Amino acid sequence: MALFDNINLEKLKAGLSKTKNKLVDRISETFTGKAQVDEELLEEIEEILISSDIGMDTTERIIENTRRSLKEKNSRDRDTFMQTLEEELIKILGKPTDLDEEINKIKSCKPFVLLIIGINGSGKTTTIGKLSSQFKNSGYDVIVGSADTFRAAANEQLEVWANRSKVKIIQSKTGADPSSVAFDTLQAAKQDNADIVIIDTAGRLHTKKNLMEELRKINNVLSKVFLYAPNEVYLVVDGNSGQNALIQAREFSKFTHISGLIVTKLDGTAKGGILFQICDELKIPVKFIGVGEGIDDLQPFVPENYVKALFS
Ligand SMILES: Nc1nc2c(ncn2[C@@H]2O[C@H](COP(=O)(O)OP(=O)(O)OP(=O)(O)O)[C@@H](O)[C@H]2O)c(=O)[nH]1
Ligand SMILES: [Mg+2]
Repeated sequence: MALFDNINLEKLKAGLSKTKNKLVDRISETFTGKAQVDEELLEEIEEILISSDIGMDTTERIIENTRRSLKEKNSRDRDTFMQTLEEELIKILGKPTDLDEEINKIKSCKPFVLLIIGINGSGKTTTIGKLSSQFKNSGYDVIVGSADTFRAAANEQLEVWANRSKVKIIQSKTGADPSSVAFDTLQAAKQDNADIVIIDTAGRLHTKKNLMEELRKINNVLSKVFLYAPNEVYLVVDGNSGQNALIQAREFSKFTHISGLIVTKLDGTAKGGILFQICDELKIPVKFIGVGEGIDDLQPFVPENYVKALFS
């Protein structure tokens, strides 16, 4: 099976239904009894975008670009407006995750090392389970390391996912130094000649300095074993956290380079608008999105699919 062959637009549509209600359906409704978009309507639509977690600055940009584009098209009718808004929303989200590029990166280093970080409960361990399964099913030899030595149940939780994905797991006792588990995992990968290593970490609040310093230490240990490691540092943020997701990204960036974001729990939230603000304001690409608790519920981030699911 090729990597992320399971991309499923229907699943994305179902997952984003609450965001669609809050965002696109409400915009559609503003047209009731009107055939054209006028300034008053535009203002109303602007309000809807802001209240859908898109944020003030990003909303202004979207509205400005839409206004300009409508002028170029010399049309203000409902269908042209909706289509133009759709185009502008896709543009704001930027480039899609290029799977060929991801595969080339993975092939360039053996083992390819991913470090997964984020605040408590954001979905790190679940996402590692989903990623492991994808990699494993695509023929890669994967080892996961449980550097969450903070919570007693953390090992067991990652172990369940490792068993489901049929990948090897390296773990240590609760209370052990997370850096040493990271070290042991890389050593095991060296010995086994594994293709991919994924390191799970304890949830840490970006406001707790000592926990954030620990991340730096884990990073240093990884690069002691392989100079190039980690290849990727993914920050996992909960889609429900709204504006907080941006704050978390900025704070974590102070302690480690973040190469990509994974936004989870986009199913069941009406706050999916936050993606537009994240993509517009942060310089970090969104790589994957979580749309459920199941093993196949992780998708590469493709702006066009995301917006199409909202407008479907
Ligand atoms: N609906 C939904 N639930 C998710 C998704 N991703 C994770 N979850 C759920 O979120 C909860 C927390 O997930 P974990 O993977 O344990 O989060 P974590 O970041 O590892 O948590 P800590 O290790 O405690 O910091 C679990 O109940 C998951 O099933 C998603 O995309 N959609
Ligand atoms: Mg966890």
